[in-house]
Amino acid sequence: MIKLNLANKKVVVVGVGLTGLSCVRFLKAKGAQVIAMDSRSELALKLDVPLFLGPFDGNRLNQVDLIVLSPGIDLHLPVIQKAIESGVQVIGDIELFAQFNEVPVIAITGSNGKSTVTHLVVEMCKAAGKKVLMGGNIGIPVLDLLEQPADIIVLEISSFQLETTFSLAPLVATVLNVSEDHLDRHGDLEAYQNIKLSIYKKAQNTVCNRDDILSYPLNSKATLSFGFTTSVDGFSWDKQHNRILLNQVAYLDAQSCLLVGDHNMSNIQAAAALAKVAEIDDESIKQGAREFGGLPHRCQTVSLIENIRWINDSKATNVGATLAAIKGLMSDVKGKLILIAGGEGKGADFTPLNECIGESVDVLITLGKDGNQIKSAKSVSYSVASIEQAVQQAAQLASSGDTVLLSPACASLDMFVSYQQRGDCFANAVKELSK
Ligand code: UMA
Ligand code: ADP
Repeated sequence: MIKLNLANKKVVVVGVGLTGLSCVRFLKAKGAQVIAMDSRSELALKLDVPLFLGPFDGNRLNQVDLIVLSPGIDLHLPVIQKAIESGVQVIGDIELFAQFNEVPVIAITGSNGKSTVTHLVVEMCKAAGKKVLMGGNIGIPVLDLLEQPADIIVLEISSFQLETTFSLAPLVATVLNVSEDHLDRHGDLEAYQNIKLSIYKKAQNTVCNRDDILSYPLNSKATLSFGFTTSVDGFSWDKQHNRILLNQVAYLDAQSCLLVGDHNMSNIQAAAALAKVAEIDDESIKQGAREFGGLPHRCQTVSLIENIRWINDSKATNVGATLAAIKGLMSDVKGKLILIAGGEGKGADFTPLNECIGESVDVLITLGKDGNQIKSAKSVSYSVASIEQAVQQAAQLASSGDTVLLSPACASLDMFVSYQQRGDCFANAVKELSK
């Protein structure tokens, strides 16, 4: 592949968050003439390149050789589309990375489970003694990985990032699953699905979920597959013995792993398949799978007071994640299940939650901008104005043996800075109960 020649090229970096700042550093080091833009006019940031704040200036955008767009900025903005029409190339940081990276890449996307699978694969590679780096949507800009020595790089890639990526040729790629998310940005499920599937285009190998047709590559066979459905080859699930199979032979006992819940058994299968295709040995794969205890804010038990289990699943920012949490946890719920949900719905259709909430949830507490859209799933529900009120309401209704689950099915940005802040507020409010 011919690498982009950046020396003396006029490049504008749009958005100066984590990604934008890493792009400025990288482009400067490559000798480009860099300017940056950010629509936050109040931004107090000192950069060693010219920074233009406020509404994006179309004239400036049309006059450069290259636009490097941050993932949070919509490619379909009229000023960006006009620049494309006038011949300016628009790419993202993953594309820049792809042009310069020479280390084998394991690329992971999907609506849910990306961070968990990314960490699992990293643990498996580490157990095999590999020098492994992790980056992407997980919060580590990919360009910061380029200068570091590595045997393998594991990338979590979002749909926003895939939209501006064209050359990435991973050793192995996966789309873990596809369910509605970010439709406010991508328009409809088909458009979102097609962006996700683009990760397979140049991949040397693919790992695919047999249970999710939307996540399967069009017109090609998986190198290795996973799923709960029976299969003669690939990873599958032995329900009777609660264990993962490979090519129909026992591979890993679920009881030996710290992760719990059906969705995590799918995540372990996916990670094992990715690692196997990357030629990580089986013992290291199993060790990584057994020892990884999960990430904060994903079905994490934050308290067990008076035999009431409080679970923080704040990272459930779409309907699919909340469905997985309810279904995955049901077998462990002994008493009532009290669900706290709602927030910024991102244009999602909440009706797929109705049946599951109707059947499995005993008490529903809603909050946030789109909480009212979830309310109809239960004839009796409680609307509250804050996460603290939600916790107090749940505490009044809960008794020994019950489970209280924060799994919002929505983004947090209508009320919080991030899903982490929402989860921390929940955990703090729960802690206050015992004071
Ligand atoms: N900005 C504008 N105009 C806009 C929108 C944003 O100027 O219309 C500016 C903001 O003022 C800010 C900058 O752009 O200065 C922020 O850029 P960004 O939103 O692209 O965020 P980064 O800090 O660069 O973080 C991004 C990802 N964020 C998004 O995709 C929204 C991070 O994923 C990722 O970890 C990081 O790059 C490193 O790769 C976060 C995320 O929420 C965790 N991802 C979504 C998700 O997981 O659902 C896709
Ligand atoms: P992502 O990085 O794709 O957002 P995470 O691993 O951070 O994925 O998990 C996000 C949310 O999705 C959590 O609420 C988690 O419980 C749920 N989840 C994790 N894995 C899966 C899966 N395979 N299918 C559905 N939901 C999942």
